[in-house]
Amino acid sequence: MSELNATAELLELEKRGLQELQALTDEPALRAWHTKYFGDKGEMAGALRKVGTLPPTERKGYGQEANRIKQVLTDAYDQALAKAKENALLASLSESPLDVSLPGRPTRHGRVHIATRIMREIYGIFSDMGFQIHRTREVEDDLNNFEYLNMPPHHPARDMWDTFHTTTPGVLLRTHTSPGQIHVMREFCPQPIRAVLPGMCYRYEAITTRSEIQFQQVEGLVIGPNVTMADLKGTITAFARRLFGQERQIRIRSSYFPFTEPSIEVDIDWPKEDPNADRLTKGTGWLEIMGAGMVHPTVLRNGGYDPDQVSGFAFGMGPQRITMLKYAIDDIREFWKNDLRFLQQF
Ligand code: FA5
Repeated sequence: MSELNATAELLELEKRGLQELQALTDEPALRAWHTKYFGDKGEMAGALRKVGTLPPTERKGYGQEANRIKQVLTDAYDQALAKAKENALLASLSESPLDVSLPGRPTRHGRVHIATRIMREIYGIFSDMGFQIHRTREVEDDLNNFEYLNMPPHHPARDMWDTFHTTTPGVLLRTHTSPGQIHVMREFCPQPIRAVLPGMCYRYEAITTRSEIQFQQVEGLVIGPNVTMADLKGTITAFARRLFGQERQIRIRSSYFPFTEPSIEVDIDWPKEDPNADRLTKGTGWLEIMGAGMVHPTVLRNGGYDPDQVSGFAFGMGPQRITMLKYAIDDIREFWKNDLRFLQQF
């Protein structure tokens, strides 16, 4: 083939390419055009392959012309594509005009779960009193959950805590946060301790409006020289008044826990103005909020302390029950149901 013919073909290609491009207005058609001319097997590639058929002296001139045309077509394509995109945007804007006077779509705000909120409130109160927060494990062994707490195997008091056992002998889900007392004592002995130990507990119990198989507890532990029952009373009173109101009274009843001696249960008076007061307090005007007592000498010893040198008090409360009192919630099962209608009230 002579260069003359070949160059004429090239010019013809340029003319055709530009003409076709002019007729196209939308992006998919433009992209198809690009494949036709610039694809691996496209027209440009075909034209460039012809270089090989030309006499060597003519190849340079042909190649330069081919490159010029390639550039012309590429520029024209880029412009046409940009124009097509702009037109598409303008068309979509005019099709569904933006009405700036319409009210915005409300965004939903997440909120902290009521169980977490009450825990934070409790931490805040005890932090102000100089307590540290200490987490302990949920999967426990029999030694810490029972034995070191003064409940040897077959001790009848174990029946107070219906237990989920694992398939590994001696390994269980903690039934209360009290085993945390042993962990903290062993970690910090012989230093004095003022700590709250929050966390999830598990009991193999019938689920009722007041009892779940999974619930939180907050344990308190204070150990040092001359810690007395008066300190326990003062701490609990200050706590109850911060949480429920300064005018509140507490009442202490004697009780039994193997790991405290003496053991007590703490009630809070319930405002008579509350229409639910009679039902909640079963007519007594008082509601139980926690178990507590002076740490038993055996437990102090198991923790590494000398009961002749130090004494301590401990308490354990159920934040779910406390929240139920504070917000008049009548069914504990609401806490873990994840029903937004319940959760969004707080
Ligand atoms: C105990 O678990 C003792 N470890 C508390 C304690 C600690 C006493 C330190 C002395 C010294 P009790 O079983 O009463 O005690 O549980 C304490 C609190 O946990 C209860 O007052 C209640 O608020 C909460 N609780 C117990 N069982 C459940 C349950 N099934 N569902 C929800 N809350 C519960």
